Amino acid sequence: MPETRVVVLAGGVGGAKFTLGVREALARRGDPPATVVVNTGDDLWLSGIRLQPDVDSILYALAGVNDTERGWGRQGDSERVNRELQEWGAGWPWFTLGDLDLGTHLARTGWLRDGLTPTQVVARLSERWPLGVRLVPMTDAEVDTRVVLHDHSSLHFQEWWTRHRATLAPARFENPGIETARPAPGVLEAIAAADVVLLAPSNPVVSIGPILAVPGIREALRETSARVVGVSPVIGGRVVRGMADVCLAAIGVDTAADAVAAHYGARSAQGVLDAWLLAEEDSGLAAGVAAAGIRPVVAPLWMRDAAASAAIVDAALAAI
Ligand code: FO1
Repeated sequence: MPETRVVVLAGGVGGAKFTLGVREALARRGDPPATVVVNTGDDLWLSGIRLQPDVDSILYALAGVNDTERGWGRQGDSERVNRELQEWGAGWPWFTLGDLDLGTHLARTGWLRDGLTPTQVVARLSERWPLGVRLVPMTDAEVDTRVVLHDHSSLHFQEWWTRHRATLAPARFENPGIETARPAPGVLEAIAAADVVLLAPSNPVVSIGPILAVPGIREALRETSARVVGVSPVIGGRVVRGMADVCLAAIGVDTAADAVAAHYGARSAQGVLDAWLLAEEDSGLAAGVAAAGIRPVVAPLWMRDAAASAAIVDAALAAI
C-alpha cells in the first residue's frame, strides 16, 4: 500500500479530538505523521503574554496532558497565579490562566521576544512530547479574530466566547491583518504534496474560516492533487459543542450538515471540497450534498474517543 500523506486543517477542542484519531489511524496504516495546520484566530495577548488556545488544545491533547472535561488547559492544573492576577486586577476575571498553562504561555512569550517565529515556537513546544504529528500554525502573522456587533463595536473573540458565551449577536467576524498575512512556512508545500487534506469538524466560521482566509491557502486547496475531505461539525442538525450555531447564523449558514458543506463549496464550483462526511443522523441530506458537486460519505461522527475519531479518518480515507 503506497504511503498516504495527510494534511489536517483544525481548530481547538473538536480539532484536538479529531487529531488524536488522525494520529491513531495513520500509525495503524503505517503512514507518515500528518501535518496539522492549526487556527490561530483564537490567539490573544493577555497580561503581557501570548496565548495560542487552539495550538495548546491540540498540543496538550496529543501529549495526553489536556483537561478533557473543559477541553482546554492542563489536566490537574492549579490557579494560584491566576488568583494573584485577579487580586492585582490584571488580566480578565472571566478568563482563567492555570499555573501549568502559564508555563506554556511564558515559554512561548519569551521565545517570541527572543525573535523566534510562532512556527519556530510551535516546533520548540512540540519537542517536549512525542506528538506523532507535525503541528504548524496557519500563519506567523497576528490575525486575532474580532467579533463585530450590530452597533459596530467589536471585541476580541475570546471575550465574546468566554465572558459573554456568544450571547452578543455578532454582525460579522473579522481577522484584522489577514489580508496581508502569509501561510506559515511549509503550509502550502504540505498541501501541494498531500494525498489527502482533511477539514476537521471544527467551527466552520471561527476555526476553519480563518485558516481558509489566509491568502494562498484556499487557492492551494483548489489546486492540490490531494483529495479534500471535510467532516461535518453538525450532527442531527445540531452542533456538537461550542457555539458554532451562533457563528453560522451570523454568516447566514443554516446549522445543517449539507449547508456547511455548501458553505465550503465543491472544488468543481469555486469551493474546496471533494467529499463530505455526514453523520448517519443526516444521511437524508446526502443527495443534497451530491447535488452540490460534493461526494457524500455517511459515517458515525461522534468522537467519543480516539478509536471513534480514527474510524472517522478511516472512512474519509476510504472514500477517496
Ligand atoms: N475557555 C473558557 O470558556 N473559559 C476560560 O476561562 C478559558 C481560559 C483559557 C485559557 C487558555 C486557553 O488556551 C484556552 C482557554 N479557554 C477558556 C478556551 C478558549 O476560549 C478556546 O479558544 C475556546 O474553547 C475555543 O477553542
